[in-house]
Amino acid sequence: MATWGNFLSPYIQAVDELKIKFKGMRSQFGASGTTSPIEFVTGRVKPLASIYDKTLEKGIAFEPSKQLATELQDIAGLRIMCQFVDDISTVVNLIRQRDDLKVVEEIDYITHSKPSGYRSYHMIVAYPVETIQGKIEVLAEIQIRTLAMNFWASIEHSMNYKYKGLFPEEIKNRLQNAAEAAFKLDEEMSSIRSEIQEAQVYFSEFKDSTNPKIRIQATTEEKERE
Ligand code: 0O2
Ligand code: 0O2
Repeated sequence: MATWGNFLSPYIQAVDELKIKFKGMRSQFGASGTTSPIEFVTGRVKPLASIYDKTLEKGIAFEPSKQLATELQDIAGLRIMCQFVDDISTVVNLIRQRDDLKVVEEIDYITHSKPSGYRSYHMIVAYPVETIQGKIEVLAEIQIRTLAMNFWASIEHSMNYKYKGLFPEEIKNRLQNAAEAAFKLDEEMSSIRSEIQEAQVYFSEFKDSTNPKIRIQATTEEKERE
């Protein structure tokens, strides 16, 4: 039987590679002078303790196996944070178009939020990893959400640890209300999106123009062009 180290190794590689690729998408937008729909990217391999909890929940054996690789679709997890709700569909379409992965499932928890109030767009993808033993295809879960959705989910997730999923009714209601408030904030920000983006472009140009090193470089480049 494979060891946990062997079993998890392609997942670690998948997370590392996908993180670089998604951060690359962000940089490409920056380089082309277009505002990136991606604000930031994080990734993690599910810790063994969480894998253990999930195997108990699902009633499967806690051992490195094909069954575990098929049933736990989020051993490799990526999270892509966006400024605006509309950016989420842009990112989803960019991922659908990629040749280096195959989308196997999509779950829209934005249109259909979970009873907890949770919102995010989930994509399960099959991603081929090149190893010294050959190609191994692993599943990865990509969660795409706004900064407000991420704020809510992080807070709720940590509270879940405290209450072990059994929130007192009052806390549950308040979290649901907070999720709705976060969504209203997203809608409000979307409605002034062009104003915000104009300000952000102005801000980054202002930062560059007041940085003496960048000013000298720009002037040198201008002189070289003349
Ligand atoms: P940059 O240029 O700042 O984006 P890592 O291994 O560090 O690449 P990891 O461990 O998966 O990534 O996640 P981590 O360290 O939590 O965060 C990954 C990237 O997201 C880091 O940037 C963080 O600065 C950025 N980040 C995390 N939280 C926030 C946040 O709330 N707002 C913003 N804007 N960024 C955040 P990098 O990769 O170091 O470089
Ligand atoms: P962690 O610590 O993030 O890994 P599954 O349980 O995966 O077999 P399920 O329940 O259909 O199947 O998965 P789901 O709900 O589509 O997605 C699971 C992941 O989404 C969770 O992973 C969370 O990251 C996130 N998520 C789903 N619902 C909630 C919620 O109500 N609150 C928060 N904060 N996050 C949520 P894990 O494994 O639960 O946790």
